[in-house]
Amino acid sequence: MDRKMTNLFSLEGKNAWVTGACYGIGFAIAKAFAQAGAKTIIFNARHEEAVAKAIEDYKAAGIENVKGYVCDVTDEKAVKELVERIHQEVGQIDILVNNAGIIKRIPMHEMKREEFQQVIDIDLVAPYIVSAAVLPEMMARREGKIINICSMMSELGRETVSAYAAAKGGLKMLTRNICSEYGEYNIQCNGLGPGYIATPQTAPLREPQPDGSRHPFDAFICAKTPAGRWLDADELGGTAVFLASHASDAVNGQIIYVDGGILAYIGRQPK
Ligand code: NAP
Ligand code: GCO
Repeated sequence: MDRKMTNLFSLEGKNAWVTGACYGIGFAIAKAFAQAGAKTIIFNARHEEAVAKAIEDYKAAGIENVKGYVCDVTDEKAVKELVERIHQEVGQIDILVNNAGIIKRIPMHEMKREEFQQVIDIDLVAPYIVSAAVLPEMMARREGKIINICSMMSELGRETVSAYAAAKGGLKMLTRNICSEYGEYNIQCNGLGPGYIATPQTAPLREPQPDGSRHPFDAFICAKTPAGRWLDADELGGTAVFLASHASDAVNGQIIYVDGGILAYIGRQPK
């Protein structure tokens, strides 16, 4: 279909579900979708009070057409019921962003199995659960966009994040497999791999030390980032809109890293 370049990046008329988008990266991506013209922003959280607060925050950001639901993305039955409810109350799900995620920073040999499993369940199994629930309707319409929020840890490891790296590495390959299995239905599944973003998830890595000095990890990451800074969640919006729009209809199975150059950089040499 011949589309004008200006329309290629438009999300006019599209319904977008961003999982776990009460705040942080998911909230920023949902805002970007709304600014690109999305008709309805859909999000979910585990608790009613979080949903209510987030709806207030979306409206304060000027986003009126927003629907929030209570749903734990690891609960397959609840996810399937929510998809049906969205279809009835909102309509088709044009764009799915598997954003909900957690991290546990524990040395692997000290990590309990249930701690490891919880990270895998939320960060890897849940994107499978939600995608599998959304795909049949996208297949019937022969159109859909799935965006999985990957990570630097889809490519790199570091101390204390074994479960998270295993999950995010698996999410990279799940992304490629959804591309492979559903591309024939005109469904594009890509990953967006943020670098180090200032959100509640990374707040412990930026907190000043008891003596008021800078957190060592804060200094470490700034030295590993060419721009010498943490990224802001809003800086992910443009890439997310690209992956959600017709501008990316021929892009499938790719992980686009929005990392400020971390993956390309050996790190700033000590002066
Ligand atoms: P965040 O601030 O901790 O937000 C995570 C969101 O996911 C919260 O709204 C949380 O809701 C929700 N969530 C967690 N488990 C859930 C579940 N079982 N069901 C439903 N919602 C659930 O994290 P973030 O920094 O925005 O990260 C968002 C995504 O980006 C994650 O997948 C993360 O791995 C990834 N990422 C983050 C960074 C970074 O530097 N921040 C970089 C790369 C990738 P609750 O309030 O209920 O916990
Ligand atoms: C960590 C951080 C990272 C970021 C992100 C990097 O402890 O190293 O939390 O994992 O969350 O995934 O891309």
